[in-house]
Amino acid sequence: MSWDTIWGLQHGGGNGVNNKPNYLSVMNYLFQIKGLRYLEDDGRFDYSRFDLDDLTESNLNESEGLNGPVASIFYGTRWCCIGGGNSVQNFATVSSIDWNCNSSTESPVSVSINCDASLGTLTSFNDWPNLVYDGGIIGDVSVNNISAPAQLDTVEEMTWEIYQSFCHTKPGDWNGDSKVNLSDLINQVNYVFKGGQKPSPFCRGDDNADYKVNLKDIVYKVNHIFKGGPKPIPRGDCCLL
Ligand SMILES: [Ca+2]
Ligand SMILES: [Ca+2]
Ligand SMILES: [Ca+2]
Ligand SMILES: [Ca+2]
Repeated sequence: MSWDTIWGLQHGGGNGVNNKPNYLSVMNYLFQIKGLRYLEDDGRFDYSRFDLDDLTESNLNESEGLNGPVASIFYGTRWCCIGGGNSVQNFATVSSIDWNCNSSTESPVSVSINCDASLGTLTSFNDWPNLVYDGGIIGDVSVNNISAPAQLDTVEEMTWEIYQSFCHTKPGDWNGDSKVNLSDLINQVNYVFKGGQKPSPFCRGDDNADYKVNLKDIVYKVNHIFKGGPKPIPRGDCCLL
């Protein structure tokens, strides 16, 4: 089945607005040539499977990124940076997204992210339930409507290897030794107060999962290590339990 045998979709799914980062479909110019971003790679040619949250360009939350269902967590996205060029974020439904391309995470920000000059509300769209196949009998819903085939490597078929390629780090485990203890706390204090090295991935230092690494995380960790407080919270690729 080629793209042009599909009727009923526009470049924005349900409307004609193009380049929407929350419309993960080959109908979208952002993904038409390179394919969708999935598990840190381009090349997944598929229609959209998710109706994600709207993005209000005048009030974007960079910490939240794209909100999406569990099945969407392996998808990345692209968007247009002000001043030209586009940017990419892996695991975009669970990561923060630097919408205004200034290398810091703030909220709210007001910026056009779909390669036009105006601020608007960008809606998402789930293509599959709305595809109309050219070859059916018009009006015969049972023939015209086709359902989504299984994804090539679906979440249902996810192997431990695939899971680990995404989920490879324990929350709060700064030095990656699979334990959360005093050494991690020392690294954290060094970073927050003495300009020490940034955690990599960043979520390793973000014990309370608020997308910042600061005193609150130190308090959280002290509480966990010395006072039996709750474990650091999984987020992003810091999700090993
Ligand atoms: Ca920013
Ligand atoms: Ca816009
Ligand atoms: Ca550790
Ligand atoms: Ca934090």
